[in-house]
Amino acid sequence: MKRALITGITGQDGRYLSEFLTGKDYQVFGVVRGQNNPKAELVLNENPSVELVDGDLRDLSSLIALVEQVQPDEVYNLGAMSFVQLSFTQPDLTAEITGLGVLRMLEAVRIVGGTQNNPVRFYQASSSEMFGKVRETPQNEMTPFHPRSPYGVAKVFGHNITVNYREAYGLHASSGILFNHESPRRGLEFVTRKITNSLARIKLGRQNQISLGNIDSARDWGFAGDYVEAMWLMLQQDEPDDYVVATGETHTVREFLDVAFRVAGYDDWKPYVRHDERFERPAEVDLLMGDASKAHSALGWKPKVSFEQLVQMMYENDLSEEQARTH
Ligand code: NAP
Ligand code: F7E
Repeated sequence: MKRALITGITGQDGRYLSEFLTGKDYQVFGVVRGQNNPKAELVLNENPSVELVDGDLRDLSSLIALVEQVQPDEVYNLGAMSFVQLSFTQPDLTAEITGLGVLRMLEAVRIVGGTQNNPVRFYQASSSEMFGKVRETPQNEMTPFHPRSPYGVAKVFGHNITVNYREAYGLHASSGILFNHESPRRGLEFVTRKITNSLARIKLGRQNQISLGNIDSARDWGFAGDYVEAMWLMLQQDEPDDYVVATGETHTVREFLDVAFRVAGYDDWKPYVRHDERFERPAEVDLLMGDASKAHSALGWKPKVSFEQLVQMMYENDLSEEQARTH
């Protein structure tokens, strides 16, 4: 039985990845930080076979101890302060966790290392936010980085240090440059889930309006459940490498509103949406669209869920969760 260690198991991707790996017969170990983390129970309810272990990306000794204890075949480093807007008001913490946290996890892997015949394989959760003020469209593995937020800057550090550990120490370390991926498990702070959750509440008469910032920005939105397969495929390759993972389609927040409100049975979203500058960012990423042809050809990976299916899945899930709250 292969052993996988996942940081960020309580997040959206960690929850999908743990289920995916359990389905592939892995023993999954999930890193949980802090005392009495309320999300730990959620993870165990969804996947009782996961073993939760304590650790924090700000604490190198905890990570070394974890790798020693778990003896993983594969480490998936998904832990991060991942909310771009918050990174502008907490840049130091973002750099500490999202940036330096990668270095600490790599150090733990390098120091403990696994056996010579069976070295630990490492996955880093890199991000399309690294492209920021994009130099070309669509973006691929060769597109230069120009991050637009402390989060994006920290991810560039995490990405580059992963490449450096691969080149300097021969680690089997791969980076997935993932474009936005969403699901019913997406945090409520992100725009897609904020919209589908608020819309479900509007539909049930529990809320009147949604307050949003810049609705002209465009993102390449895929389904998180599809994207975790790409992470795993990267670690099954003989050689480590970097891959863009994306759908190749881009849609504005306006288009997301169009589809979501149509699915919910409304002709027009404008009466329900108000602009609130508090949700604007000091520097914005205007347009992202990924070229995942390398992942298609080298990994045989393709997304399965379309944009419309994704929006519908999220809205319908939020509607039933909201309805369940009345009972
Ligand atoms: P998420 O839902 O925000 O989850 C983040 C996870 O990181 C949570 O489990 C959180 O744990 C954990 N974490 C935060 N601080 C930590 C620390 N100091 N030590 C250990 N763990 C810590 O993010 P996600 O959407 O699943 O994304 C997973 C990864 O992919 C992140 O690195 C994100 O930056 C990256 N990424 C995401 C996307 C996307 O569209 N979703 C795209 C590209 C890259 P707590 O429960 O304790 O807070
Ligand atoms: O914003 C605009 C906002 O916060 C998307 C993270 O997973 O993907 C995610 O980062 C767009 C931006 O995601 C609101 O200005 C308008 O243009 O949902 P988001 P993000 O910033 O793209 C990348 C790939 C990651 O790596 C990150 O970890 O929507 N927007 N109005 C708004 N955004 C939010 N959150 N809230 C609003 O009210």
